[in-house]
Amino acid sequence: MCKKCYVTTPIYYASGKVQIGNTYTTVACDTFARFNRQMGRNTFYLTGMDEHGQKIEEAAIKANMTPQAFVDKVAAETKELWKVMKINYDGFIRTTDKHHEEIVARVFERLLANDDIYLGTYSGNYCVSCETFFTKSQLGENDTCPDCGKPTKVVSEESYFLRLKKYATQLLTYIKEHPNFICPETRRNEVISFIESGLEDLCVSRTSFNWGIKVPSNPKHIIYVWIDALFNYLTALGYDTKENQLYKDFWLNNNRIYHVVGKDILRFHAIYWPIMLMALDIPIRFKLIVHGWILTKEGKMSKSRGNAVYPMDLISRYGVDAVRYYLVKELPLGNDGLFSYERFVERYNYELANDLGNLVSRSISMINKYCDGIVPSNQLPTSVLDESLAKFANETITKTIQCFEQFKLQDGIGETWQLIRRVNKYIDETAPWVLAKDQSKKIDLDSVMYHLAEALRVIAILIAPYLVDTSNKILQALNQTNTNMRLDQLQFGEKFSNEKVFLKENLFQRLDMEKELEYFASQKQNEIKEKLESNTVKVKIGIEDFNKISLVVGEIIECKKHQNANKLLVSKVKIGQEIRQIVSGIANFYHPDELIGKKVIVVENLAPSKIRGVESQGMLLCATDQDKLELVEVRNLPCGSIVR
Ligand code: ME8
Repeated sequence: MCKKCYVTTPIYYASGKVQIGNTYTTVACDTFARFNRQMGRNTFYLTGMDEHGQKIEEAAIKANMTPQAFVDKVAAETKELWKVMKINYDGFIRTTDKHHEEIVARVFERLLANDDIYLGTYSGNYCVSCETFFTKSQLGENDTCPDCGKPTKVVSEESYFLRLKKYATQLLTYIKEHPNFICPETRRNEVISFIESGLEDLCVSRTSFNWGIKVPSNPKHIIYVWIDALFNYLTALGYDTKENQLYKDFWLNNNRIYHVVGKDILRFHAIYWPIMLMALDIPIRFKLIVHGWILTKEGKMSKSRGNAVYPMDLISRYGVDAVRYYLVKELPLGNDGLFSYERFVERYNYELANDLGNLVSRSISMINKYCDGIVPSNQLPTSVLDESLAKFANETITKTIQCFEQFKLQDGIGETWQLIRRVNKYIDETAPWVLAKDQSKKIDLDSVMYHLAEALRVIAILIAPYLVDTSNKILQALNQTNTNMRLDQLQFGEKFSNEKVFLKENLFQRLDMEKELEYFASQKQNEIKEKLESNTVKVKIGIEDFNKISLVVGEIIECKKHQNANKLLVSKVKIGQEIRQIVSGIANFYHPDELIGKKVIVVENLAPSKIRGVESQGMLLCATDQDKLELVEVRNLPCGSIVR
């Protein structure tokens, strides 16, 4: 069997913009695919879009577009993002691709003919105004709709079902006999106990919307979006068509198939997918790698919570490599990770600018200074320090490969960083600037310069799967553009050409934390402002909504600048007998002293929140026009008066 590898991401819902959380899977898989190519494996990396279903139909209606036009737009934007992010995929499947739709419809009929799918009746609580079924656990008090609060009624609907119960024992045996099928082990155990608690047959068709693949023999039924979506892993390879060479190569004759998924979609991949494969007599050849979530301080990132971070906002300021690096470095296999701007800037400064960037610029400038830019020979006599560095580098290659093979990307990067730090230490230990003062030490100095250049070459090849541009820049600086990038053949000790080394610019400029945080705070403000402006135009609210806001007159009795943010003021505001602390973004318009004694309007029942580390217990109302701002003031009424 020739060395091969098939890596897949989940296909993303084409319901909107891809945020940094979904980006993680794509970057991690791209890193893994690049690593496998470096190991000499013929690698097929698949990603794509999940474009059917009610959710997408609704998003299209909201955008005033047809579903097809809508998903075309989202798919084009997503492809553009992947191009910018240097995602080197081999296949981009869309569930609206004709060949995918045809295969899924055929497979559904086959499962039906074999009685693995049957027609039955789905019974559940239905909300007429929302046109949705809800499970018992989703319902509100007295079986009301969790979305609109209206009463639901028990409705029965004709539906197709996939026989899960029939395959439960076979699946359990498979999981137990293949301890590496689901990784990490905690997720494997979760799946085992879920199956052991009893599987119910799965409802696999819907009749309440239109946007999806129709069941050919009964076209009022639309195939459930998950059945449709899971088959992408095979339809992309030409399964069940005449052009099925990829299927033969990358599924049937390949023992490195990796489905990488987030923990929220574990059951679909660990239960429904293998059961469908069993029912169709397709060998289960894949390994499931389950990762955690990228969280923000407020919890899981989501558009509706307003805490979503979009990759382009970071890329346009810091470049692709910094974002790729943050993502793959952040999630340990199986656990959650955190996204915060502080952490992003910290990591950028310490790991990219200090450790790596500095090492490269120091080394290149010393080779220029002490060796006229030419890397010395690899045949010079070596010192104990030189030898220990070479040994460390070779060990790092082995350890990094071992981690990456198991998808422990974070650990693999950690190993490589040990080498980067070791080389920085080597410079301090060998002190080339001291050797340079003594002509009799010229050979020692040359040997140090060779070892530095060679260590940089090794590092550049080790980081190539994730720091794609940076790796190229380092190799270019060393004039190693035609280098062999194979990781399985990488060893310390290569000979260099006689061309001069040259670094155009520093790889990463150190960032000023304060400035960066202020930049993001102002971006956030603009976003909120834009959202408010668009809401003001579009959304009409009833008086009952307006009455929810409690507005009162308050008097500012103290005011000072926020210690961590130039644009913010922290005021003490008296409302009746109570004194509140309120943080406002008005420092560009008012000096703290001129606010004392002003009677202003306070949103009194706003939930308290921390703004750059300081608690704010309300909000001061302001009027704004382009770049002007004024606090809304009251002259004659006492503080505590109600505003309505
Ligand atoms: O689930 N952190 O699509 P999707 C880490 N269409 N990963 C995250 C994340 C976060 N904050 N948010 C989302 C679907 N993801 C289906 C897949 S496959 C046959 C069908 C991950 O766009 C999530 O866990 O909602 C999932 O693996 C992927 O992004 C796609 O999510």
